[in-house]
Formats: sequence, C-alpha cells, structure tokens
Amino acid sequence: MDKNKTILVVGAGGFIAGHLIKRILENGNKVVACDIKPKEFWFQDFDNVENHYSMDMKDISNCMKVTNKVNYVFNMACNMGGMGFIENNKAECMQSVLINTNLLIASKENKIEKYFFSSSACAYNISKQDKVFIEGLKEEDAYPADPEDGYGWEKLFSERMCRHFFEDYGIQVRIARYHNIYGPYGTYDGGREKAPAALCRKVIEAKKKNAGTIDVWGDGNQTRTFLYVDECVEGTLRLFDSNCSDPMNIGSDEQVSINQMIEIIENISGISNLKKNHQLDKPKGVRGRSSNNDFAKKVLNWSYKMSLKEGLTKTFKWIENEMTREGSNISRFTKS
Ligand code: GDC
Repeated sequence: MDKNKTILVVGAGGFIAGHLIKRILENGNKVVACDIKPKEFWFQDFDNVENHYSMDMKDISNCMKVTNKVNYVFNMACNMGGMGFIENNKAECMQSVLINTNLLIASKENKIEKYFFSSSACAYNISKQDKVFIEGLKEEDAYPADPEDGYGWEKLFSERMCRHFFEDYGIQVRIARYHNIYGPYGTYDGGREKAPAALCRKVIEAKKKNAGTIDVWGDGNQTRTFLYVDECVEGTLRLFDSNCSDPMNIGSDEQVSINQMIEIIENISGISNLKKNHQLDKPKGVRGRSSNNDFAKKVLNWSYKMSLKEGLTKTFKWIENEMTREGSNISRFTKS
C-alpha cells in the first residue's frame, strides 16, 4: 500500500476495521476513521487518527464530507452480528444498503482512487449449503441469487452496486467475501456475537460456575470455516493491492462442525466432557458452509496459515481476560 495515500475507514469502531486500521497505521498511512457508534463503544481507538465518532454514513452529507480529503475508502460498516442477530433483524440489516450506496456516490463525486467493500459468505446461494459437509463455495456459487434472507441480500446487492460503479464510472472496486472472521476485540456477548466468541464465553462461564453444561444452538453438526482476524486483514490488504475487481473469498478451508469447535475450546480451557444442551429452536443458518480459496491463491498468491486451534487460543485468552478484568466494560461490546 502506497504510504502517501490517505485512507478512510468506515465502520472504524467495529471488530475487523479496528485491526485493519492498526495495520494501515503501521504501514505509515494517514487514516480518517468514522463510525455511527459514540467513542466509548469503539473496540479500538487510535490517537494518531482523525476520528469521527457518532457519524451516520447512511446520511450522504456525512459521506461527502469525509470522502473529500482521502484517496482510498474501506467500507467496513454494516449493522450486523451472528445468526442470533441477522435472523431476527432483517430490516435493520438491509438498511446498510444506504451506507454503501451513499458512500459510492460520494466516492464518485470526490474522485476516490480505490474503494473496498466488505461482503460476506452470507451472499452465497443457500440451496448450495443444505448439507453438513459441502465442497468449498466458489465465487460463482453466489448465483443464481438466493442468499441469506435480509443480511445476505443486502451484501449481494451492494456487491453488484460496486460492480456497476466500476463498469459505468470507472471506480476501482475491491470486494471481499468474509467467512466468519473471529479474534480479539470482537463481540462475545449481548446478542450479536458469532459462534467462536459465543462458545468461548459459554465455556468460560461454565468453568467459572462449575456448571458442566453449555447451551448450543442446533444439533452442533452444522459446519463452518472460520478465519482469524489477522489473516483476514492480510488477505484484505493483498486484495486491495491487486487488480481484481471481482468478489473474492477471504476465508480458511478448515471445515469443522460446531461440536468439533466446542471440543477445541474445551481443550484450550482445560476442562472436558461438558454436556451440550442442543437448542434446536435457536437460529441455525445454513447447514454447512466452507470457503474455496483457489481464487485468492491464484490472484493474490496468498492463503491463511493459522490453525483454528491457534486462533481460538488467542481469542479465548482475550475473552477470558475481558470477563475477569476489573472494570471491564462488557457493554462496550454489546452496543448496537
Ligand atoms: O452466528 P454464527 O457464527 O453465524 O453461527 C454459526 C453456527 O453456530 C450456526 O449454525 C449457529 O446456530 C451455531 N451456534 C451454536 N451455538 C451460539 O451460542 C451458538 N451463538 C451463535 N452465534 N451461534 C451458535 C455468519 C453471519 C455473519 C457473517 C458470517 C460470514 O453466519 O452471522 O454475520 O456474515 O456468517 O461467514 P454463521 O456462520 O451462520
């Protein structure tokens, strides 16, 4: 990444964006950061950044203001969460389309050089994910369109909007489809947390209370691939530097069932044989999901390196520390 470029990160108070800003600052770039959340709810907050707290990017005048003085835009902003959130807040999720639309229009007006959009594996056709073990999803498997209801439709539509801004106006776009990114400085409680953080928290709570049982959504046989956040940032920056304007998977191919992931977390925690209370009425999402990473390997000459066990160990330690830390502000991680 050219050090002389000034970079706008939208959704800067969020999980992935916080890690991204850290890397961009290490590279020596100037950063402008904004988020709808007030200061106290940002996961990471860096001093040497022009921060805009409580700034709603659904409002085009805000988009115009912050794109005015930057070269590159990273749109990491959306109203989102794990299955517990996106299955019950479809209208909320779909309104994120305003962020991407207004930011693209403002980027065009202010002649932004390159625009990144953070899409999701939820953009994939759900009928291709109805078995426990599936072949990794290739980029073309998003069509014919039948994505996750609400959240996935917004992501697929916004991807397409990027494509047309590229085709019609020549804006350089880069689009990543993230596959369940996890790690420290992310939500682990309050309703928006995804499975890795939620299950770390539940195991930590069970250990603390000597409970012996944890609640698990679904039968636990559903599968996913998970990617550690540092790997995600690396893949994102490589994609950004590439010439690829098509959507690209940024994920791992270490496909595990939720039950297998719990076993890994139990090992990390030092306890074993927790009983699982499988809650079949809770949000489950697709039955099986896995990322095919051939396109990223070919175009970026890149693949993830960190095993799920290693990534979960780091995540577990961070969550455990947050849960036991004096003065830990749990609400920081739960605010919408
Ligand atoms: O929430 P999530 O990580 O989202 O859930 C994965 C699986 O883990 C689901 O089948 C869920 O039922 C199961 N699960 C079991 N127990 C729990 O306590 C729990 N909490 C949670 N959250 N899940 C539990 C996600 C989207 C994201 C993002 C990624 C991209 O879908 O929610 O917004 O876009 O996909 O890959 P998941 O993987 O279905």
